[in-house]
Amino acid sequence: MDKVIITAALTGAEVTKAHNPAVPCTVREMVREAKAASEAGAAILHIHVREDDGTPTQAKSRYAEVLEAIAGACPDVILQVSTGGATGMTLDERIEVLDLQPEMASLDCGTVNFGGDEIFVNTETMIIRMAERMREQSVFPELEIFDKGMIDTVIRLHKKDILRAPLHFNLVVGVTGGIGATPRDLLFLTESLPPGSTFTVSGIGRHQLTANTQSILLGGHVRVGFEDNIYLEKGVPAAGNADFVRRIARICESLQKKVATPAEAREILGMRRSQ
Ligand code: KMH
Ligand code: ZN
Repeated sequence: MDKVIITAALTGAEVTKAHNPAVPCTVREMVREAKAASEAGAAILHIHVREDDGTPTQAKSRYAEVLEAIAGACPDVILQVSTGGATGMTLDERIEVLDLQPEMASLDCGTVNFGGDEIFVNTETMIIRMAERMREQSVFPELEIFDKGMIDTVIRLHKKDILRAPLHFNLVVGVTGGIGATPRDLLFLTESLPPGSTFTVSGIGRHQLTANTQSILLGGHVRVGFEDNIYLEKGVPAAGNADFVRRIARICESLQKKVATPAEAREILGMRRSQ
């Protein structure tokens, strides 16, 4: 099926309202952004949660509130929670959200310098614990890749039956400290993926649009949204996540690709559990 899955990463843990006042923090703002993004064509919503004042949190109680409110407003969309949280959070803190048995969750596959002097820590033991907890809770993992060695880690853990097929990757390119976002970088990543896997691409900042477009040309999927980028173009802040979704949906259309519905996305990724 030649369709493109659009993921909208609504808020992340790093950008603030000072960067762009439309970045959602409250439950009501998250629902507003979720509804607009899914109506514009996003099949998956990548969800971080914040306190009302914008502080990132991984509290299960806050996730429960946000997930329930979004599911009420957009019943079909695939909800993918973050187990990455923000740098400096403990693993226990990051994974308590899995108790809620979300349909999908991010699983970060290695340690990386993150945006300069922050370190985003994901040791092998941590990766194994996240993978095992997701399996126990029937949560479909999206494997987050910030550099090529992380794909090799996935392949190693797949051989040990810790990570099981279907393997779905998110290639995050353009993080300061991770792999770049040139066509050569992306080809290096995509050609290193195990056969039969699926992938989406997240480009950070000004790389969002170009990396997404390269992914479509390479047969992959795309992630857009405030977590990765707050500008539609240089000096022009987006009014909401849906602006990014609409723009990449138009590019899909120009390239004669259809945008996947949530049901089609589940089929493309081989997700067994339907909610
Ligand atoms: N906020 C980053 C440190 C994920 O969601 O799994 C990690 C992150 C990845 O956003
Ligand atoms: Zn995230």
